[in-house]
Amino acid sequence: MARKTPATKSPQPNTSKAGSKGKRGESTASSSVGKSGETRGNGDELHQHAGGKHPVLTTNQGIPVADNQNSLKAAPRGPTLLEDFILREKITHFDHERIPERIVHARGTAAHGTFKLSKSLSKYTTAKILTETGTETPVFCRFSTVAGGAGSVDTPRDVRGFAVKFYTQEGNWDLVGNNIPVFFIQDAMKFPDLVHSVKMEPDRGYPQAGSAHDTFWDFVSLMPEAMHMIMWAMSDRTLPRSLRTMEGFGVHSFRLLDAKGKSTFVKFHWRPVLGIQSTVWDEALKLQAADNDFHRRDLFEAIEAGNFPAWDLAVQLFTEEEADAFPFDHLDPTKLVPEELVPLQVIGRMTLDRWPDNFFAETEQVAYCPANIVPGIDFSNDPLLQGRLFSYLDTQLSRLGGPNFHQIPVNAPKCPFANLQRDGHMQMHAQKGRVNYEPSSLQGDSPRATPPGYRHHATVDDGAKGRVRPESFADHYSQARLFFRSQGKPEQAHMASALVFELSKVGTAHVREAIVGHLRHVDESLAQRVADGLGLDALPPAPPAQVEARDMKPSPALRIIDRMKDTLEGRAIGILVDDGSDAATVKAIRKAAESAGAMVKIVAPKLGGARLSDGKRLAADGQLAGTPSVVFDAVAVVLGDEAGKKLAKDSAAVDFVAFAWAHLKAIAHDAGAAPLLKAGNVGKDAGIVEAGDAKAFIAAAKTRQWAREPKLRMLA
Ligand code: HDD
Repeated sequence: MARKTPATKSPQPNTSKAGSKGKRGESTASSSVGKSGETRGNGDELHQHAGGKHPVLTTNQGIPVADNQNSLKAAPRGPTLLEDFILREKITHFDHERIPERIVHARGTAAHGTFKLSKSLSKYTTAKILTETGTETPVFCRFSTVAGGAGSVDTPRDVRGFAVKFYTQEGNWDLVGNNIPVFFIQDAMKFPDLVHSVKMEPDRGYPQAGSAHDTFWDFVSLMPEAMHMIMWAMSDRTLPRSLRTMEGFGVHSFRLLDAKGKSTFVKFHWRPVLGIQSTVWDEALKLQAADNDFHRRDLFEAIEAGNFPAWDLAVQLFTEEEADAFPFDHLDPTKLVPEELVPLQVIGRMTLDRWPDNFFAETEQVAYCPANIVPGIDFSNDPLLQGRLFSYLDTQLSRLGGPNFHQIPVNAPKCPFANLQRDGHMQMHAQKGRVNYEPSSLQGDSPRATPPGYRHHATVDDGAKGRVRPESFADHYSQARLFFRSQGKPEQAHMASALVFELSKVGTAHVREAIVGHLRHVDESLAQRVADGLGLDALPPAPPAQVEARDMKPSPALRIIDRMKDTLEGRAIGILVDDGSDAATVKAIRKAAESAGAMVKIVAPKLGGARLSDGKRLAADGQLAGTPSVVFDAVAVVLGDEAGKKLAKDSAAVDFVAFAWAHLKAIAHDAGAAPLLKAGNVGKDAGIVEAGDAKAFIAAAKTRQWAREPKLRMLA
C-alpha cells in the first residue's frame, strides 16, 4: 500500500546552487522526493539568473503550462497518470526529434549569404542571376564531409561537399558541387556501390568517416575510372585547413542558353578569396582529437567576428565544337577541363554573412537538388548528372517525410510560386478556391503555364538505345597522371604517403597490390614509392588499360602549396603565456598579428590567464591542455624564466611546441621559452624566430616551412 505523505512544498530537483560541487542533481533530487514526497513548484526558482521577459510556456495547442518539472501523479509517490497530456505531448515530440540523416554528406555546416554578379553573361544566357550585374541574390551554402555520419568529425581525409542554393528571382538554382572538380565514377548506376564501399563496413560497423579500409579500395581497384579522383582524394585537397579556404566545383558541364536557344557549355568554379590552404596529414589526424567541430567552429567564429568568408564564382565557357576538339570527353565526370585550355572568368562573388538561427531547421532541413535550375541554364548529358537529377528529390521524400519539403522556409523559393499540386504530408498552405486542375475556366487567378517559361535545349542525340559506356570515356589514366605530375615535390610526397597510409589499413594483400598496379599507369615513380612504402618486394603487374595514359602539359593551377595566399587573413595565431611572461612582447605580437588580419588567441595553463610582467592579469581564450597548437596556423611562446622551466616538464606544453614544429608552422619564442623548445625538440630554421621580432614572425606565419618536412617525417 502507498505510504501517505504530507503534501508540502519542497525544493525542486536540480535547484542546488551552481557552486555546490559534485552534488548537482542527484543529492537534491533524492532528498526532495525521499523526505517530503511531493513537489509542486512551477520551477521559477530554476530560472533565477535568466532575466528578460519570458513568454508563457504552452503546449503545442497553446494551453498554458504552470509546472514544467513534475508529471501528473495519482498521489505524491504514486504512478504517473496517462491523463497527463502535457507530459505525453512533450515526450512524444522529443521521441520524434530526429529525422534520417543524409545517406551521404550527413555531416555539414551551413551559412546564409548573398551572391553578387559583377560580369554579365548576357551574350550566353538569359538567366537573370548570370546577367543582372549588381543584383544581390540570397544564398544558403552548406559544406559537408561525405562518408561520415552527422555526428562524425570535421577533419577526416574526405571529399567536401560545397552546395549553394541561390534564391533567384526566377526560382531556386542549386549548384551542388564538391571541393574536387571530378568524380569517382562515370555513371550514376555505380553511385550506390561507391557509397556502400566507402561507408562503414556493414558487418562490423566501422570505420566511420574514412576511406582507409578494404571495401573502398577493393571497389576502386576494380573501377579504374576512379583513379583520377583518387589522385585528388590522396592529395592535400581532402585536408582543408578551413571551409573558408576550399575551392568548390560544379563538376559537370552545364549548358547556358541564350534567348534563341543557342547553347554554350559551362563549368562552374568557386575560388576562396582567402586563397586555398590545407593541413598536413598528421595535423588533420590530431585535429580530430583536439576539436571534432574544427571547421564548423571556425566558420561560426569567423562570421560572428564579421570576417565574412567569400568566394569568387568563375566560369569556363566553351562551344560544342571546341568541346569536340578536346582530347577527352567533357561529358565524362572523371575529367576536368584544364584552366590552361579554357581559362576561368570571374563573374561574381558569394559572401557568407549570417549564421543560421537554428541548425536543425536550416542546415539539417535544407534540401539541395541539382535538378533545381532556372531558365537560361540547362543540363548536359553527363550520365552522372542525369542520375543525380532523379536522386536528390527522391531522397528528400524519405529524409524530410513527404512531398511538401519545398515549403520549409530554407527550401522555399523567395520569388512567387504557384501550381496545382495539392495536399500531402505537412501541407502548410491553405490554397483557396475550387480550381485545383488545369485547364479550367472557373477561376481567374488559378496558375497557368505561360511562355517562354523554362525551355530545354533541343539536343540531337543519335545512335542506338543501350546500356553502354561511350568509347570516349575509356581513358582512365591520362588526367590522373596530369594531376600527379602537376604537383610540386612536397605535394607529390604527401600523395605517396597518403596512399601508403590508406593501403596499410587494407587487410587484403591482393587489393593493395591491384592499386599499386593501377598506379603504374599513372606514374611509375609513384607506384614504386607506394610499393616501397608498403614493403612490397616487387612492383605488381599493371592491369591491362583500355587506353594507355598520354602525357599532358602540367597544370600549375592544380596545386595548393604554391597558390597559398601571402596573408594572415583568415588565419589563427596562438600565444602561449604564463605568469611572468613579458607583457610588451605579448602585446607587440598580438598587435602585429591582428593588424595583419589574423585571429589571435591567448593560451595559458589556466583559463583564468596569467599575471604578466606588468603585474596585470591577461585572461586566456583557451586552456593549454584543451587548446593544442594544431588549432593555430602559427604560434608564439612568450614565457618568463621560471614558467619556461616549469612548462618544459608539462606534456601539453611540450606537445604545443613539438607539434607546431612537426606541422611546419612558424614559432616565435623568447629566451624564457628556450627550455620548452628544447624539450619539444624544436630545431632551427627560417620559421623559428625571435619573439621580439614581430615583423619576422608575421612574415613566417604566412606560410608553412616546407623545407622542414623531410627532416622530421618519413615521407613515401
Ligand atoms: Fe550527391 C548529397 C555532391 C553525385 C546522390 N551530393 C550531396 C551533397 C553534395 C553532393 C554536396 C550534400 C548536399 C547538402 O549539403 O545537403 N553528389 C555531389 C557531387 C556529385 C554527386 C558533386 C558528383 C559530381 N550524388 C551523386 C550521385 C548521386 C548522388 C551520382 C546518385 C545518383 N547526393 C546524393 C543523395 C544526397 C546527396 C543521396 C544525400 C542527401 C541529399 O542528396 O540531399 O541524393
